[in-house]
Amino acid sequence: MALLPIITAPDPRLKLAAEPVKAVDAVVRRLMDDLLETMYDAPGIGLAAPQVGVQRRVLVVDIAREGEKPQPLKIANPEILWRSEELATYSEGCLSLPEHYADVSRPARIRLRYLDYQNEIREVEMEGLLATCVQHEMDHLDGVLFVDHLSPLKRNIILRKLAKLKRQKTAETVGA
Ligand code: GNR
Ligand code: NI
Repeated sequence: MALLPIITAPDPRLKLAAEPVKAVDAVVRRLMDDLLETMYDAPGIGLAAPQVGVQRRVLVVDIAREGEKPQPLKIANPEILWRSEELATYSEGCLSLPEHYADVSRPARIRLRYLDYQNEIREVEMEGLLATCVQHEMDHLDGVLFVDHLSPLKRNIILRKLAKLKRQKTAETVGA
């Protein structure tokens, strides 16, 4: 297992669409394990492969709270088979947009088909924070960030702050 560096915005790699995996083989299982370790370390409740620079349709989630029994889900090639008309709103954060949060509304329930860690096809219904988190991670697979669901004004405030922060960090390491 390994901790992987998490890419933060602005970065063109966060805007790419990821490719499906052919199968969940040893390489993809390793990726799932590394994503989960990196997510727990961050800490976060979800992480998608493009956030660590891997353009594959792979993600992990675990919404169990500290002290609760872990409930890791390792997901490849997810497809939403059904989404509720009813929406749910959560204050979302993203490890690629550190320290920024905003309310996002998404379908409250989804039916998901995916390949699991054993390369078996699974279909499950999800609701609540889990449904929101999986949709947030699936957005990453299509190069979409939660700020893309906000008004351009709110989105640009957050993205400009992150760009400025990155410029300052680069200047520091260059010794300017
Ligand atoms: O850690 C995370 N918390 C979170 C909170 C509400 C909705 C979505 C998320 S996902 C986020 C981790 C992350 O950036 N995943 O891509
Ligand atoms: Ni995210």
